[in-house]
Amino acid sequence: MLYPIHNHFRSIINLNGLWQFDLDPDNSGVKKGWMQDPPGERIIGVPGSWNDQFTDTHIYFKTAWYSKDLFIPENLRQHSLLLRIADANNHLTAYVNGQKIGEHAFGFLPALLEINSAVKFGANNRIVLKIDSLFDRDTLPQWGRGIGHWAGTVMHADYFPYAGLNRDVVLWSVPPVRLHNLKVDTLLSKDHKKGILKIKFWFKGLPDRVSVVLQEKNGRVVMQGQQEIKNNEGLLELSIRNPRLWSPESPYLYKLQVFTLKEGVPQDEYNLPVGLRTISVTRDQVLLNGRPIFLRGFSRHEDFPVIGRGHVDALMVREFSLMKWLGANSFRTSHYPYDERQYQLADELGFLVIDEAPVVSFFWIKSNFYTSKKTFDWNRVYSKKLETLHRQSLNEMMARDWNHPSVIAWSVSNESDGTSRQANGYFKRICEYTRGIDSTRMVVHTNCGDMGDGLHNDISHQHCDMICLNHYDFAYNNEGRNNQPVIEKLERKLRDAKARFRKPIMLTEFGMCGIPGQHSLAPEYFTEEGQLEHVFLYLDVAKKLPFVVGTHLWNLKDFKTQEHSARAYLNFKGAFTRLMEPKLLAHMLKKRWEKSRC
Ligand code: BDP
Repeated sequence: MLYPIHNHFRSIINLNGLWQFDLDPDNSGVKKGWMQDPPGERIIGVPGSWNDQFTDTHIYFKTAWYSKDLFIPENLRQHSLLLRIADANNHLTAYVNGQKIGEHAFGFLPALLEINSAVKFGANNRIVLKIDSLFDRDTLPQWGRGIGHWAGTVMHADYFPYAGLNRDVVLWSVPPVRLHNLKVDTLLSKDHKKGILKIKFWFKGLPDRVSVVLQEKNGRVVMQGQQEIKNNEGLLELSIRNPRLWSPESPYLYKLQVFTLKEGVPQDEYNLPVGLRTISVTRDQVLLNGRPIFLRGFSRHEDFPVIGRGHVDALMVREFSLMKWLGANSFRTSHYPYDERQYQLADELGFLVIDEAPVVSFFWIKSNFYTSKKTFDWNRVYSKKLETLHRQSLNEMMARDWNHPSVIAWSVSNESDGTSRQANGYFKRICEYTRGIDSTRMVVHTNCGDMGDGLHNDISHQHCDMICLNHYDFAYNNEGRNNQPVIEKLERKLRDAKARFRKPIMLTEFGMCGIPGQHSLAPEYFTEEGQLEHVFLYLDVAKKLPFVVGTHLWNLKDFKTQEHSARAYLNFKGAFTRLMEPKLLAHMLKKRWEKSRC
């Protein structure tokens, strides 16, 4: 899906700001005609989760209504008007002037709804968005059993299910004959002297020609091409002599201009930064532009006080600055696709990204829904409905993010149980589906190497290009302060996984809580010293093993999670506090990474 841009043919009306807001705890708004006109009892800021903007909505996970009036001028009548809601968490139903214009089933990915049929031009229009923040067995993420104040209400994952409009809402006016999406794949000749751009186009409104221009940063035209279009689709291949490649050390971006034409007349223009790079995998390594890379960085969350999961550019820039300061070169968008500007900045600054679908902890459902293992039915866990949604989320994530050179892998899920025959079949289909849409990146599923009942027996890893392990044995099951057995066990696990799957391995999560300001002479649980020692033990093991191609610490920052007896309000596994102040771990990590890759 194209990111909104503004030019001769396209214009953006920004709908962020203050909206009217109503809670609807018994979901009776539709009966009361709120699609037309909700009462608007509160005012809320967008983007930003609703949970902490008020004093009574912190754990409100039911239905809420957003409404706003918008004047749409007469001169937009000839355009297609797209309401683009970058993240409505969790289930969106949208109305314009009382008319339903569409739905979107899960958060973290944009809803794009053409609203022309409901619009009054040259007049005020009422935009009403109903958001249901309810989880069940067939939603993404799935329902889980909350504890404490939450009992029975939420999804089961270790993060706070921030609800509402967390990202931009815009009305994008676009020409009726236009580019709908494009996929730019980049290839390199063996000697790197020739770069190839394979561009697939999708259009709306039956144009007859597409023309493209590739420019360097300074505006110099590198190459141009044209192609006839039939049935709203096109394919174009272009080659560049002596291309400048994209890499973390030198994240060079070309500028691609795409012109859509009909009968010789330009109808639309779209611009896109393009980075030329390749990703491939051998038995032991991940190669970027044919050279081995080591992924050093963090699995993260979008999380900040008050705004919850709301996107703010300045906060994002600060997080990237912290990662640069430490010497990180990569991150994972655990456990959902992030705001689109995160990937734009990663392209610009040279970060490598593992992009994760909003699918987390399918295996937890096992302990939630069934008390007895005997009555446990895997077919109910991996239901058809869930699989359809899962595929839809992958499809939407890839169609949104596939033009970012920073994205080097698709993570289809985090910590789902892949030990059963059914799960194995499920993940085989899911990985094949993902590769069918994009074969130019790795497909992975990050899994838990040492929790639950035997996830180290995960057979579904065989369908992935790299083995991604989250590992917490020591953090949760301490065997006293004797580190030796822990180190040996971790090393054994990694060697076993290597022998079994014969693929490169990455530690995608490991860490221990360190409450900021809590110190001890001995490295105890929950102290900054304890956290530091624990993380460094893992890094030492990873460093020893040549087939470990990356380490992502859990987490860059402390973050809010659900109420739980194992969490002292926040998950304190961050190298930085929730407000982005460095802990002991951050300082020592910086020193370590200055000298060593791991
Ligand atoms: C992993 C999960 C992550 C948790 C982490 C932890 O992937 O979401 O926050 O454990 O326990 O299993 O801190």
